[in-house]
Amino acid sequence: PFLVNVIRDPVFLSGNTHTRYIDETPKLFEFPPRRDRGTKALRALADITINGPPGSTKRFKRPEPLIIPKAPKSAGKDAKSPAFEVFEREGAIGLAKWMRGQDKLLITDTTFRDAHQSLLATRVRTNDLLAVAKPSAELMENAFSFEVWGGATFDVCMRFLLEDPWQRLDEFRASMPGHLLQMLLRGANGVGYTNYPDNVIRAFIEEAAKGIDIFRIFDALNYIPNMELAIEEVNKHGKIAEASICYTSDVLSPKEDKYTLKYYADLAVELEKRGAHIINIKDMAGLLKPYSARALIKALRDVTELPIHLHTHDTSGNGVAMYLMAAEAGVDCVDTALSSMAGLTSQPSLNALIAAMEPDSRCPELDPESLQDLADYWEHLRLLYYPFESGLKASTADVYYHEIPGGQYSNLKPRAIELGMGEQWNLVTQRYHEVNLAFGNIIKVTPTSKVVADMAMFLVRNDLAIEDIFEGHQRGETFDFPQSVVDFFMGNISQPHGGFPKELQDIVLRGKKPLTERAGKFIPDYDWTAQNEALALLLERQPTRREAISYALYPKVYSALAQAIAEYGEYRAFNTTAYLYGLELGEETLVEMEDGKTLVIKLLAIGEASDGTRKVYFELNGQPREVVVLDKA
Ligand code: 3PY
Ligand code: ZN
Repeated sequence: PFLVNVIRDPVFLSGNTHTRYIDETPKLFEFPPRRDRGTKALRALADITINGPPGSTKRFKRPEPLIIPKAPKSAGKDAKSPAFEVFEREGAIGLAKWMRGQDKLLITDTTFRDAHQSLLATRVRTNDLLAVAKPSAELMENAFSFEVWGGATFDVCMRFLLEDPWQRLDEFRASMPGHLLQMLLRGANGVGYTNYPDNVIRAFIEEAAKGIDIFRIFDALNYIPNMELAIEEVNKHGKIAEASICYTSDVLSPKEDKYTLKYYADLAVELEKRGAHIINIKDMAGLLKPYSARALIKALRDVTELPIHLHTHDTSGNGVAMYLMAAEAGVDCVDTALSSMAGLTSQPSLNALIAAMEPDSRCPELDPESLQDLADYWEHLRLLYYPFESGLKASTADVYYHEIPGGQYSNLKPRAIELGMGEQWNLVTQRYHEVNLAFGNIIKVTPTSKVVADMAMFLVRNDLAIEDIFEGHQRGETFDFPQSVVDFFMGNISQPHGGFPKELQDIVLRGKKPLTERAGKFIPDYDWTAQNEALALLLERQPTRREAISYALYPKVYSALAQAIAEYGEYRAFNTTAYLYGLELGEETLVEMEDGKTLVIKLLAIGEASDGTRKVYFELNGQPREVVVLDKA
């Protein structure tokens, strides 16, 4: 039942009421029966113990030995970075001038976002990030920025961790008040996988700007019309617009005639005109080779006064070498991760870079011992999250061939295995390469990387090569292409440099007329009023602005999250061992509730499976309790 009481009544909440309204409206003080948080927690723990963590289809064995990671102690001081001070004093333009004017190589730490997105499928929980946020701010006081939000974290927070991503942002802001916090924004796709109405992107940026200082904005195909609105909105809120140029192919390859130095330089000039403060080279697949980096950085510095920020993934193992060459060529800032979360599909190791640059005058001013202390925490944390490792054990120069972005690789491989294509992994990567060429050699990053992967998996699943599509079409066959592929060729995602390959586009679209401008231009504004009504029914109260935005971006995921919380309570209250592995027989766990109360829960016994369910017996604060859960095995 939907009660309209003081916490839900729109008139009361508007604040435009006099005391008589309260006297005359008794329903304001009708409350639903108090929800039993204990029962919810027991049901969640029983479910995890029997079926595995949320979002997983199976249980995992606890790592042995089980090591609970300990963050270095915070000294309790208010760390403030030089970059943050400049930004406070002089704003975004002043910061950009300072970056370019000073001589040290600046460092963005990506451990809190891209590193675990790339190595652990984005699954690290807010509690585990926050435990080391303040110590990181202190021990890395001179860091330029910390990337803490955006990319896949928003989605994964809600979908799998059953957490509120906004709360994560607030807590980072509170723990790192003297540092620049950075996020990755997928241009017109926000933190999602599809173009959103303009007013949703604006609302999202306005809210995010309450915690984020630097917005790294990209479009998957470097299509500037898809980035303009975000750059403008970030400027409007006095924040730093870091506009990305996604990097692909190899600028120094003699065969390269599409993604040339001139192509990238022209983009930098255009982005500067649109209001960017920093130019980012986003090498999401780690394709930028050391000598190519030197040439590219020089070319960009020649055409723009803006600072250059370089992002890469270390899939090939050439990452540190590449950064050294870029540093020699004058790059202003690079992205790295702490050593235990670096390398492979993640960013290059900060610890290794510092060691390599020690004799150089540009060496970042960060203390190697402190970095090691932080890396130790992450090393242990990573062991705890082993179920989400991608399985990639060594660097692979094969990335120069298949060009799969780091963040995608760690997802795609397990997905291929899950779909029974594990043994055909090499074929999947080969098809990925061929699909890319057939699509006109496009830039591959979320969401275009998913389009290429969907098509590659479609081919492998149906035992087809790309030529079979053309040949089949000649014979009059039709194909049930993945929806993402249809969307791509419709122009619903973005417009590729050099246009779409016409023949394949016609085959996929079967006569439908594709867009030739930015898709957002044709998407009607989001109706906040109507949608908030729907959301209020779901939540049984008025949504906050942030909840409304989460729902606008991910209606289904957000609805499922709201339902999960209604049924199981706050998953954040569990420690990570309990959250990932459930309880062992006889084990006791403390569940800290948001209001400071603690539940003491002990697992006593697990009943036999009957009719697909099991009884699970607990003690809750000393009282025996039992719950019934579905056994999904
Ligand atoms: C993302 O969009 O999440 C990425 O990290 C792209 O590289
Ligand atoms: Zn990345």
